[in-house]
Amino acid sequence: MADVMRIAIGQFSDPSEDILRFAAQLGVSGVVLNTPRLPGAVRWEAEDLVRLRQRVEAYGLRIESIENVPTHFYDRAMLGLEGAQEQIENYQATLRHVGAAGIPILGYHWMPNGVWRTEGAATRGGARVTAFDLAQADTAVRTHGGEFGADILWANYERFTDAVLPVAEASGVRMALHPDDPPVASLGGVARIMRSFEGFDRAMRTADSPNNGLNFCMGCWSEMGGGALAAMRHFLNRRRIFYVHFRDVQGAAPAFNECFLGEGNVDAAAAMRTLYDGGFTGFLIDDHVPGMIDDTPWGHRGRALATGQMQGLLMALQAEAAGGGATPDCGEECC
Ligand SMILES: [Mn+2]
Repeated sequence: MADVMRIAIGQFSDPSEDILRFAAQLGVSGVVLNTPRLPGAVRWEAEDLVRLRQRVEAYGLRIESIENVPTHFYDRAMLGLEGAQEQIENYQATLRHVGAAGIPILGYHWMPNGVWRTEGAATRGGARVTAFDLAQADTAVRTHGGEFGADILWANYERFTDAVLPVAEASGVRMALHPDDPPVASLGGVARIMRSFEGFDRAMRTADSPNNGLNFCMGCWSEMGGGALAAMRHFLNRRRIFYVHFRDVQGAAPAFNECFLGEGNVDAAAAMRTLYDGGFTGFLIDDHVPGMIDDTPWGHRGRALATGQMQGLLMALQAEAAGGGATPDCGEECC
């Protein structure tokens, strides 16, 4: 099960009965938990992670990945502030515990000040989506009290990955790096280094381990403006894509808005084919989704649509591979 291309669902921190049953009804392979609220102010313990895995498995699902420890577990390591070494040691412990709990992937990012959005927008039929426009952003704010340039972020990335990747390897945990969102040079005084093909190429060469790869957020790659599928092919060929956030945007940095699959910059069918033909053995999840009529805050309706689109695209490719693409014979002479 773990080695075939598959569709999962994600983006929640509380594995409620409602969400886990919904996931089971959708027929997905498993779930991605987004910063689950576990005990522990500086690291996670194995027993809590085991309990989380067992809860998900009780619904016939698996934890495909946990995406991101709380940012305050490693923000000082990202910025190189006092306490960085202690955070790195705690991160190493969390990795050991994630591995011991049988959870295969820990997602991470290199954004000390997180995802930024400006005023929301509407897409098709008035569905609500998030948007970013650098012209609207508060560029004067200093989220960490000063300037942290790209050189600092890179040096700290190297220090961090040198310390944690050997532990990830020994613990059987793969670490999946998400792009900076939005992919602009700097926000709040903190440089954004994982915002381009060059950045990811450097990251994968700097931190060269089979346990370091990409959480390929197609939405973020779309925000970068062109080259999303070429980047997908590049890292797929190197077996560095561990999983995919399958979403899209209209426009590109410095100004874009999220949208439904099929109305954005990326040809969703071509993206699915790129992964399938490239021998991808990981999973795809929805990401942020447009808020539809009568939707819940989590977005059951929007997520059902995105998940169904992904499942449909994958089913078509599987059917094509199984049947050689032949048209079923109806017995009539006409065709
Ligand atoms: Mn994403």
